[in-house]
Amino acid sequence: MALAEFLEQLNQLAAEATALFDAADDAEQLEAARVEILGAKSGRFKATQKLMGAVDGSDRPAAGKRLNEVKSEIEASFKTAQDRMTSGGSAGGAPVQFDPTLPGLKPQIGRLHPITQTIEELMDIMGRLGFTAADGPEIEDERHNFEALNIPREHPARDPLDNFYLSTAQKQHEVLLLRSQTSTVQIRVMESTPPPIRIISLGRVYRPDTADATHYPMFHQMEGLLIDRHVTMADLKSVLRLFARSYLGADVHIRFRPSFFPFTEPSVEADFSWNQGWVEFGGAGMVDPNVLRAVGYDPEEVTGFAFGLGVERLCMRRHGITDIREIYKNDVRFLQQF
Ligand code: FA5
Repeated sequence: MALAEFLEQLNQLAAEATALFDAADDAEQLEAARVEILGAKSGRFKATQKLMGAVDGSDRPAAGKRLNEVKSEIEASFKTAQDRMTSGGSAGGAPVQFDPTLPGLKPQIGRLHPITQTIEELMDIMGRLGFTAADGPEIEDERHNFEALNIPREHPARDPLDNFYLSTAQKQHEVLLLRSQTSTVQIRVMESTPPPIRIISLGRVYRPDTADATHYPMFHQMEGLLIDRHVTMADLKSVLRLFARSYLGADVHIRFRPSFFPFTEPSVEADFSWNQGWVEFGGAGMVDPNVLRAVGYDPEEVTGFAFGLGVERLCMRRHGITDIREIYKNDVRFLQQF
């Protein structure tokens, strides 16, 4: 048998099969058409396939290729006809009647993730306190994550076990890491802007912390930085108190505990008390003169404060979430509550 003749038969079969499937009015007719065309024993496709034995040996690869294509085409038109049955009519019965008196289907409307909602609210509160938003990259160099923040090369905070260093970057002799704190943005802003400064930066930070009820390896911080003449610790406490009252309520208390951060002097941990005991929300302090000098400011002229608060901890306290891991499980039953 000549190849052209075989291909002609195949094309004809494909066209007839499509017409037959399209003409089926219900599932029964469609099934009969399927058996007629694709039936394993005596289907027309099977019969045409057998003709391939009569095609010249050298033409058989081309014949086989087209045979497979036609089979896929026929199966696809069968699937289309089947879909038409299940969506437009009923599978095997009378077509479904549209009943305009039935109540409509309520669309599922998505909502913002609780952390996104928290971030928007925190930006709004700090905006009203006169702070504008600043941004920085999540992949940082050592200068912004450490050096300019007064964390020298031998400092334990730079330990590879406490940071996510990026190995590909190290191979190119440039040490990069996922930022471990939003304090990096302080440096970027001060490098490019003369004082006075009043910014917040809200974003993701990364630490190889083991996940537990209050720790997660990726979390968000809200960094605040205010630089001007004659700024004092009293201003820091006032801003944090105003912030806490706006976010949690007028009955919130705030306290400072002495602490240490290489980039602030003096440094404190800021705790809020609301509804129950004291909870640590972040670190804060007066910007260290070394940091001001590193960005070209004159510490005799300007002073300032900085703070870095854990956004998840704020969100958890506000909504009574007891385990930070719930926030990132992506269980809609949990997320729908916000
Ligand atoms: C810092 O990261 C400092 N950069 C804060 C700072 C900014 C101090 C400016 C002075 C001036 P600390 O490591 O304590 O500090 O983290 C701040 C807050 O982030 C913590 O109080 C906590 O609320 C939150 N936090 C820290 N680690 C985690 C974690 N693994 N999971 C969730 N939240 C965390």
